[in-house]
Amino acid sequence: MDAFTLAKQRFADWGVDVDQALAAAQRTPVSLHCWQGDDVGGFENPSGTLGGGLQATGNYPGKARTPDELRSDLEQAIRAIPGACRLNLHAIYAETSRPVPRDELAFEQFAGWVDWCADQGLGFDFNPTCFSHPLAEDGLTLSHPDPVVRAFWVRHCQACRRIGGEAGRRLESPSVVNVWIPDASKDTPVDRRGPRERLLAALDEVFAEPVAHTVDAVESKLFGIGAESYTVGSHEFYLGYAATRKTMLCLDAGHFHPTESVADKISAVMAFVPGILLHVSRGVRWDSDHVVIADDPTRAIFEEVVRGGYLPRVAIGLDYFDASINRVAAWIVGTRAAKKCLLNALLEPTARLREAEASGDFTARLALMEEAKNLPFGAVWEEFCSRSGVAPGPEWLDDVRRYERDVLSQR
Ligand code: RNT
Ligand code: ZN
Repeated sequence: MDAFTLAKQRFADWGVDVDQALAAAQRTPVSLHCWQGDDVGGFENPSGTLGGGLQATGNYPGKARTPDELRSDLEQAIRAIPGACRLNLHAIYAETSRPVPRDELAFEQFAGWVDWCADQGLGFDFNPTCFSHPLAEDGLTLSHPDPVVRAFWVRHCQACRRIGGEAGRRLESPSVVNVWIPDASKDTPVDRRGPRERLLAALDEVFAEPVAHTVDAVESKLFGIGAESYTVGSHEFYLGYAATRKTMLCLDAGHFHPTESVADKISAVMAFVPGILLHVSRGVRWDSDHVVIADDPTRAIFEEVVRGGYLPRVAIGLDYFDASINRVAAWIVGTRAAKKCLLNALLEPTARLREAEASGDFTARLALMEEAKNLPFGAVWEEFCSRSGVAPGPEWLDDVRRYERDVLSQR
């Protein structure tokens, strides 16, 4: 008997239907963040510096400089990723023949990306870019005290929702449009109330127009570099916003105090918001956006999503950027890790664990949870990969090395 057949039997002994888990893993998309490919640079201003308290560290050679290069790199990554994917694009990745101000961006500048998505069988998700811009230099956008600056960012976000809607219509799959703004203060502010009231009013303007084929999301944050003392769009702010305005809430794994559990938040916020967008990320000591790995916090997030039956209300996106290693490999490692955590959660013998818990047998609960860790996950993962026509093991690295030699090193 081959390893997969044996594994299937072992899981069945624990009451787990492997084929069902594989089917769910196959159809659940992970949205690939374009910004891993070029250190959140974008094509608007190739020499511009990254703003908004974000920081990409490292100078590994070969980063994408044009939309075509970025798409080619993404294609290389997707070849090594099993199951469904989407593209998660930021507005600064517009394709323009002349400079287009961000508040005038329209679908036209993203048609190339959306055609490519149609070609590759990817859905499209989108993000207004409220950083790396002269009007965001003081770190304030939608909460800016100057109504002219605020209105510019409102128009930008409105434009992005329409772009997302048109993409969603064409691809017959709604686009998640996620609003994150950097608005914050380095040192202790006197007025914490004013910016939050302005942000609330600005967001209501952004979301006033109903746009079909989009799903709106808002993303909170704890702090950023040079923005340590106060963040306008804090967790409480956006939790309240998403709950009252019925938008999705984006939970970025790096946007909380390191001892907080993002997994634990899921069932709490799901009681009040229509859905969540996950920004799967890995903070090392701070919101450092390291490449995602299949670590305990990431596994716990996916366990909670699956155990709670929340998959239909969850959009899975990645948010990390590492410029110190091969960027295509970074995409592959992080996305495969997220998918491993997803598949692992789908293979959990939850019914058996619940039974122990419900009967008050906490000894059995603990014992079974630990024993379940030895189930032959690897054989099912390999099956998932081969059914998707993807390398089950590290062979993909040889392809990436070849691509590095032939393409990346020529840049
Ligand atoms: C920033 C947020 C945000 C960005 C991307 C580029 O802290 O996490 O999601 O990382 O939009
Ligand atoms: Zn994020």
